[in-house]
Amino acid sequence: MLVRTRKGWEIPEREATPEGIFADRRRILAAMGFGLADVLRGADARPLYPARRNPEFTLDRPVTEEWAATGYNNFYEFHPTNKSAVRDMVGKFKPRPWTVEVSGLVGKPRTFDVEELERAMPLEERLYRFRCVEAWSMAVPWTGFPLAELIKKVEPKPEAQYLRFVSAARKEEMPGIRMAPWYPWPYYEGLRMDEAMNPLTLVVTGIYGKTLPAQNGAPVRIVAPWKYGFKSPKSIVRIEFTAKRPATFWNDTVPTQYGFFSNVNPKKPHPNWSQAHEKVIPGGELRPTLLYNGYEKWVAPMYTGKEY
Ligand SMILES: Nc1nc2c(c(=O)[nH]1)N[C@H]1C(S)=C(S)[C@@H](COP(=O)(O)O)O[C@H]1N2
Ligand SMILES: [Mo]
Repeated sequence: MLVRTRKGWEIPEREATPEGIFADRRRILAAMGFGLADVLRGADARPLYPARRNPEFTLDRPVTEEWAATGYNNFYEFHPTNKSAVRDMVGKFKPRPWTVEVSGLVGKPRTFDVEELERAMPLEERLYRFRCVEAWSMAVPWTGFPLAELIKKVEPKPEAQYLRFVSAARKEEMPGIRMAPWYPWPYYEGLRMDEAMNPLTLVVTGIYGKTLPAQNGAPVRIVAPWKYGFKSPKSIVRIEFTAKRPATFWNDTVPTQYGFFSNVNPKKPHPNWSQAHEKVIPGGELRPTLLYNGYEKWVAPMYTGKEY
């Protein structure tokens, strides 16, 4: 999509400001990381994207080109079969304004406005490997904040053992729902409390240093990079804290596949294919699949002596 943004020099303000002073001010504000749009919004507005990159998360491969990560998507609500068509089906989707309701076994249930969250939370960029259960992978620069930070705000009760996430299901805006009405919409997923609190688990609002596009789950999604991609629900509208392990969309739809945990594991084949290797998108280079998608150091202690 070609959206032309007005450049600073096209804004009539320069007519009202002596040339030299304006050039200086623009240079100073640019050095501070402010754009003209931020200045016009108010003195305390800070630019949210791109966010500072957290250097702790390094990759063993190049970052996927943006056109590929935003042009090859699993988002069945927009197109249930064609990953390359998803980005062309999002025209009616209105991701803002948007709220996320947080409820269930918490002391302080709350409804969060996404734009307020973006401003209130410590946004950072992280480079994560991303592995779909279909044996393809990408490496994505996500922008977001630890889910743990959101969880702390609502004060979970001791009985809260799991989180259940629910995605939007808007028939009018999401043509895939009309194309595939047999699925149990809305999409729903879950994490165990320790998985949700793990420092790797992100609430994501951006990629490639920009606001998240619709096809990648605008305006807000979850990313748990040691699990297959379907454990990272997009366009979420609700988070519920529960005592019992919640049912999940794909486990209910195809119970013969992976269970609740669905951690990336090269030794645990899918019923129809091996998970030993993955095809890197784009190009299709084959790489060995890493246990926990390479995040063993962060997550293995959660599973010692237990199921993967
Ligand atoms: N609501 C919703 N979330 C979803 C999906 C979906 O179809 N609907 N697909 C999942 C799957 S299978 C994958 S691989 C990732 C894809 O994320 P991406 O398009 O940003 O790479 O989103 C996951 N989250
Ligand atoms: Mo996936």
